[in-house]
Amino acid sequence: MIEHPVDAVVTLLAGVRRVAVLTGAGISAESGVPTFRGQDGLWKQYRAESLATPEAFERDPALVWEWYDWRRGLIAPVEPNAGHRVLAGWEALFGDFAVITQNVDGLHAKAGSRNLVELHGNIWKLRCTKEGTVEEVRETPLRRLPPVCPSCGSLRRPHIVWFGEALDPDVLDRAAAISRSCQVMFVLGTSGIVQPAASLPFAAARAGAKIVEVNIEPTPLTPQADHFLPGKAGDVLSDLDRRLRERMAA
Ligand code: BJW
Repeated sequence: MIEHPVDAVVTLLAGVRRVAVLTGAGISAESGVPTFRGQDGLWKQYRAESLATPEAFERDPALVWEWYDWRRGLIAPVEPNAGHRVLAGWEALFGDFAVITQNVDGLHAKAGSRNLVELHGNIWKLRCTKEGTVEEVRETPLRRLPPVCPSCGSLRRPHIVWFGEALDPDVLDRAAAISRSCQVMFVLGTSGIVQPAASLPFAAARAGAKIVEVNIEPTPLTPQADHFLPGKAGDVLSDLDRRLRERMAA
């Protein structure tokens, strides 16, 4: 009998304890957060170079802040979806489970994920451009644009990694270590083209992990993945979670 593709992944998961997940914008799409590169993606409407680079911020901080304020307004009422919730629940299911996300929307944390690495920062945090101090803000829209640091008066910027900027080395080291030590890595809802995040599944595979990709369409990673489960992340993860829990209870 031919095993259902989702059951093959259940079989794989039943024998492991170290599981990692790399997520991208696709996992939040079902919550209503726009992706970057899809048909209705943000980069189709806005030029990345005009808004998500340090040069853009230097040129016109108010414009960049307006854009982030608008995006925080979009995200503020949004709730985690079934995909985020399944992943939060898997922390209790596996001995060693971590989510590495490229998303800045904070939805994994809101769903309850605790062992979480936010590679590209968080849209709900601001950083002083001079002192580097990071502060959380829930206020949207901000009262003053662009915001300034209350302690030194310098501009504050979104605590987000823009194009051409290095990721926080501690954050990247943590993600790389998780990738090298996991037995299975899920890659969910990412186009897999933005570095260095896109190289993490390859590092995991080189260290012996099996790669399970979930996406509504194939990506550059798909030919290298051990399993490709086509579909929406929330639907696929819910199905997988149900079958996994049934298998564990049997
Ligand atoms: C679903 C779904 C559903 C939809 N279910 N699936 C040339 C060659 C190689 C590299 C470079 C190059 N030129 C520049 C670079 C480096 C650059 C890079 O990689 N660029 C590429 C675009 C080519 N990288 C950087 O600049 C990084 N820094 C760096 O390299 O530093 C080096 C350095 C070292 C030392 C000193 C100085 C520098 C930084 C990258 C930061 C990325 N930041 C962004 C923007 C953040 C700002 C913001 O949010 O406002 O992060 S870019 C944007 O892309 C965002 C995302 O996190 C990231 C990844 O996107 P993601 O998540 O994959 O989203 P999409 O939209 O692309 O894909 C969605 C996917 O979901 C699709 O596949 C859909 O099919 C799928 N999907 N619905 C399941 N329901």
